[in-house]
Amino acid sequence: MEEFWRIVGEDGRIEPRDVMPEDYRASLVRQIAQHAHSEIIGMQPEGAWISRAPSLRRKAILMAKVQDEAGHGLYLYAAAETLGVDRGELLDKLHDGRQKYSSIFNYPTLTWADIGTIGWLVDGAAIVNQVPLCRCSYGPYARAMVRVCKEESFHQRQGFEALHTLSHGTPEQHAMAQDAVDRWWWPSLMMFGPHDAESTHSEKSMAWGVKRFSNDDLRQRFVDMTVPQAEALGLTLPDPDLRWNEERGHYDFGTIDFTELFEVIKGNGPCNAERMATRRGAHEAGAWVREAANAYADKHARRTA
Ligand code: FAQ
Repeated sequence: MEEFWRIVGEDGRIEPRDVMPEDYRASLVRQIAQHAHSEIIGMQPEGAWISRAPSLRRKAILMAKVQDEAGHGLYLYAAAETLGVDRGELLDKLHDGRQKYSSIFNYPTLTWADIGTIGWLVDGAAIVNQVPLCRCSYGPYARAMVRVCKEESFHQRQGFEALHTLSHGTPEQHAMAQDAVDRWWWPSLMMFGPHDAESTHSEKSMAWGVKRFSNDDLRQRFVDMTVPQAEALGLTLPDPDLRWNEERGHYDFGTIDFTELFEVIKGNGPCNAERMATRRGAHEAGAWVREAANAYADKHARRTA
C-alpha cells in the first residue's frame, strides 16, 4: 500500500489497475454511484417542464440540459465501473434503496420559475462541490468531473438568465421567481451534506484526497458566491440572518434545519416515492433496449470470434 500513499501524498492520480485500500475503493463506489444516480434522477424535476416551457427556445434549451444530465450519469457509471462494479448492479441498488441519490431532487417543480432556480442554485451548488473533485485522487472520477463541470457551468448561467428574465418581467413573474427562490434556497444549502462534525465520511475522504474541502467550507463558498448574484437578480434570499461579517470576510447565515435533510435522505421528502416509482418504471420500460443492445453485442462478439 506504500505506493498508494506515495501517489496520494504527491497529489498524483490513482488509476484503476493501481493497488488501493479496499475501503478507498468501496467509498468511491458509494460516492460515484450516488453521484451518477443523482444525475439521472435529477432529470425528472426539470423533465416535467419540457412540454410546458414558455417558448420554443426555452424548450430546446431545457431538452439539451436534461440530456446533458443523462450524459453525466453515463460518464459517472462508466467511472464507477473502472472500480470493478457493474452498472446493472448499481441500478439494482438504487431501485431497492441500498444506494442513495441527492436530497435536492425530492422537491417538486411547481412553476416555470423553478426551472431557472434549479439552474441557478442547484447547478451553482453542484459546481462549487464538483470543481474540487476535478482534482480528486481517483483519475477516472477526476477526469469525468472536468467535462461535467464545464456543462454545469453553462447550465448555471442559463438558469440565471431565465430567472433574470422573470425577475424583470411583470409583477406576477417577479413574484413567481421570488417564490421559487424561497422554496429552493434551504434545500440547496443542504446539498453539501451534514455539518462537518456529523459528516461520517469526511475524515477518510480528505486523507485519501477524494474530498479537498469540507462540507461546511463548500457551503460557505456557495453562500458567498450566491448573495451578490441574488442582488443582481433583484431577488431576496429567505434568511433574515444573512449578513456580511467583516471580521470573518464571509456572509453569516441562519441555522439549517438538518432534520429536514435527514428525513429526505430517509425517504420522507415530498417527492421521494414519486421519483423512485418513475425511475423503476423507466427501467422496466427500457428492458427491451438493454436486451437489443446485448443481442447486438453478442452477434458482433460471435462474428469477431
Ligand atoms: N443527499 O459523511 P457525509 C447533480 C449522505 S449535483 C443525500 O458528509 P460524503 C447535478 C451521505 O451519502 C448532486 N445524501 O458524506 C445536477 C452519507 O450517507 P451514507 C449530486 C446525502 O459522501 C444539477 C451521509 O449523508 N452531487 O446531480 C447528502 O462525505 C441539476 C453522511 O454524509 C454529488 O453527488 C445529500 N445532499 O459527502 C443534476 C457530488 N449529503 O453513505 C440535475 C459528489 C450527505 O453514509 C440537475 N458527492 N448525504 O449512508 C459528494 O461530494 C459527497 O458525497 C457529498 C456528501 C458532499 C454529497
